[in-house]
Amino acid sequence: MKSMTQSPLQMARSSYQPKLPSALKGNVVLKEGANTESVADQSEIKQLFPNTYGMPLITFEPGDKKEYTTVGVGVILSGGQAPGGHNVISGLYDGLKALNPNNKLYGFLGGPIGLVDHEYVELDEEIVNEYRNTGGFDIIGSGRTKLEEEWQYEKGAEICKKLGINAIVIIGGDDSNTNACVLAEYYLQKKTGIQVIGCPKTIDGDLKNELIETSFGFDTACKVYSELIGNIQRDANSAKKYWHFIRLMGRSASHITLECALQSQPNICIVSEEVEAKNMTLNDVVEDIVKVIVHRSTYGLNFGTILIPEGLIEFIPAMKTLIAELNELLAHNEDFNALNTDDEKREYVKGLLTPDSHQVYRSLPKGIAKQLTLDRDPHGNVQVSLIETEKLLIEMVAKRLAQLKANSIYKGKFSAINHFFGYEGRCAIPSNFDADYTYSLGYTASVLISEGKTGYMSSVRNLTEPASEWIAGGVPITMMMNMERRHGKMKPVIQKALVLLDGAPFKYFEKYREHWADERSSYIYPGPIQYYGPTEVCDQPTRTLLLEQGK
Ligand code: FBP
Repeated sequence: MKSMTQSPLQMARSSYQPKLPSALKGNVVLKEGANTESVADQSEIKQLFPNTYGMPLITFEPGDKKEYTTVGVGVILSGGQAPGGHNVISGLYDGLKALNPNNKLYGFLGGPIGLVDHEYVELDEEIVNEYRNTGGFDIIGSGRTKLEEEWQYEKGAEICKKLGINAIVIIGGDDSNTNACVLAEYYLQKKTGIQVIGCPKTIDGDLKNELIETSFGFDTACKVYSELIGNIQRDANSAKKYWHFIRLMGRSASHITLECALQSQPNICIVSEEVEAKNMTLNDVVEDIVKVIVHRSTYGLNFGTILIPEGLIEFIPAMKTLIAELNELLAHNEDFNALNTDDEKREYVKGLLTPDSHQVYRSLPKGIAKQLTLDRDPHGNVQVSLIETEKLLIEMVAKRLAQLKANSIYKGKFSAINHFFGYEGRCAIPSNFDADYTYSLGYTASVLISEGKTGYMSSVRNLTEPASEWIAGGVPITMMMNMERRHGKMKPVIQKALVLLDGAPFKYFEKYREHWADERSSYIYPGPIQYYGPTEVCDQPTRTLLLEQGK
């Protein structure tokens, strides 16, 4: 028998034709809206981006046929994988070829470093076809190198000149799109003739605003995690013996955790943004969990599910102060890097912290203390995916329950299992929503480029309506920026969108969470993503998006 190279689903997906907004199906005309301002720190941002600040919003509408000059485009996948990246590239490729069959597309390899090191591949029909509607970023690879030095921009310009590239598309999250904005400004200032367009990617869902309704990948990743959570809940409800502590990716923002809670209705869901707003300590978080465990135990229910956002630790005020101190202290610290053992590193750090942070640092289990001092990512962020908060919470909850048991307040049995869901969902086969959205984003980028635009992010909105009614266009990236402290210095960056406590998704959760926590449980078992079948099963966007848009 011949061995298979693809599953039947993979084969079926390769011929799926993603849906496009009506305006992109024929000839397009650009409509410019009002000039824009940055979300905050307007004078600083304007000064730093004199050429790209204040540009108007752009929307596409059906128009007359137009001849476009030939362009060469280079595309970069940046940062963590998100389902749909390959479709941004196929949409970009198809759009470029539809606008002018002589257009060329190059992929820079391994993320932004490919532009600097001149590692690239020309993307042709055969390569693109192989990756249509698939998950992953393996078509050209991804990386987290930060483009921030003039010599890197110059190396980029050099290869663009050599290959006849007029535009670069950077598919990335808030940090990578910040880089895209800086690069666009630099290339304009230097009159290189190279345009830069960004594309909103990240499973974390924290790159969004009124005009960028969601980042791609959030939909698929949340559906995969919710399926897994639902399966665990069914198991817990059947075996009735474990409390499952489930940490979910998402960096600082709790969007993924909240969306999974809305889809699966666990017994407990912690939202970091609420923890911060209520100025809660780690002990307060533990007490809240313990209360639910004790309550359910009185009904003989010694099991349940708890969702924990991976960024939780950064939102506990005392921990936040400690992390901020560690960030400053460890930025380019050769002395610290030269130390060999964990004990030496811990002692070194302790000696430099303020008394309050010293106290907090000392109280942490050794493993967590070590995880807090691991290398920052190239953008200066703590790598929260490496901090095992779920284990810390299990340890603290078990301790507290033991105390209550000693006082005969708790008579239940506590057995916990820890989970961390992140990598399981980042390269899943994109849902129909993500497949259509990403293809449209890529196609939109091709039009922005052909129209000579730079410093824009590709935007497709009205996403809770059928794809034919989606509105495509461009949003100036400077519009999303503000000044923040990074690596010990004030820098212009795209403002991260955290969970809004007065937003509809959180309000919905707040209304029902007590009911989900008590003895009745209201578990939902979402099941796997469906690609073929009725629209209400296969084409639904996230609950977050539906609630945000009043649906
Ligand atoms: P991006 O912000 O680059 O999209 O990455 C998202 C993410 O999956 C986070 O949720 C997670 O904290 C991080 O990447 C993990 O990084 P790595 O892939 O380097 O382990």
